[in-house]
Amino acid sequence: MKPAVLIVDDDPSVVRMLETGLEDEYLIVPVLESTEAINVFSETPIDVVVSDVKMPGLSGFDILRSVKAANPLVEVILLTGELPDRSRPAVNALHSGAHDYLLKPVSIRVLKSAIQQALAKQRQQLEDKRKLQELLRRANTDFLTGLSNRHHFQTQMQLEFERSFRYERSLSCLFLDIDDFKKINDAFGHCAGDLVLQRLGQLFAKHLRSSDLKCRYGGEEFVLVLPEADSEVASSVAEKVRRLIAKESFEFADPPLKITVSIGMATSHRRNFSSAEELIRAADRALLQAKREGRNCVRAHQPGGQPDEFVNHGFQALNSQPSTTSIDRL
Ligand code: GH3
Ligand code: MG
Ligand code: MG
Repeated sequence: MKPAVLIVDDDPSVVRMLETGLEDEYLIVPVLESTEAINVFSETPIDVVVSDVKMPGLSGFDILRSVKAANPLVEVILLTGELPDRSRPAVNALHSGAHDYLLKPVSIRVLKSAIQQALAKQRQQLEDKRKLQELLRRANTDFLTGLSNRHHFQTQMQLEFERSFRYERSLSCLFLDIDDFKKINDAFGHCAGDLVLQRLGQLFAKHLRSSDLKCRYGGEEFVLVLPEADSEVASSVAEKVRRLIAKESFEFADPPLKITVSIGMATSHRRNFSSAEELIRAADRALLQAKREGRNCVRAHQPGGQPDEFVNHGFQALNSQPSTTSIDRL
């Protein structure tokens, strides 16, 4: 597809001349009324703007400012009649962010070259932006699971906590740890362990809300943060997650391996926690309790007391499935 060039000039003969000279290579969008140019720009995809400087209504500089404010990647080339001091307006134009400043009468060859350079600059900027976004994504993501890494999570969590604290909204934190994960690595190798971690990442991405924070906190530990979830909602989400994971089968083992997780949860409500770290620590303590009480269960942090016994399914149900491998038999 041809790149789109918006031409703004109050002189119809100039617009016609430019249109004729450029239309073989570019899709030309001609505008004679400077005040109309901004509307046209916002409604039509434009790659480069070529604008006269002196026009009734808006000047080329006004158009330059509006275009850059709307999309800094679109390059603007300003055209003007010859002036006594050639250098000053050119310097002003370039300082204001114009790609180029050409004196009229402009040769089509020179203008084409300026447009080509503007498009090349734009492509390079787009590529740089894409690379930067990719770098940022990588810096924030756990490479194995695709979830937030701990560093990024801490920033996200801080914002969520501050928001919930200020508006006194509920915020729940689930701390999840795979049971006996070391045995999986030992029995089936590190790659099999990695597969398990990846599957959990996929499962969280699929079954939790996009507004929930999902983080690989460390080795085989995950933290899930549920904004607006009170302890009741969080309990049901934790239990849903625990069950979903228990249902997964891992085909690298024969018969397929079943795994379980332990989950500790804590809910920030009416400012009962004064920091995000405190909330996470409380969920972590509840997780310890879940481990102590036999694994494969959810325990809730109890303010000022022991974690509440919420669910305890133990290993019995798991062991009663003879067609699968359970970790505690490894
Ligand atoms: P528990 O039920 O008490 O949590 O026991 P566990 O075996 O799950 O816990 P432990 O802390 O003893 O072992 C965690 C294991 O997780 C040991 C470590 O090698 C493994 N691990 C940590 N990170 C990774 C990883 O990125 N990939 C794999 N495959 N294993 C990992
Ligand atoms: Mg573990
Ligand atoms: Mg652990």
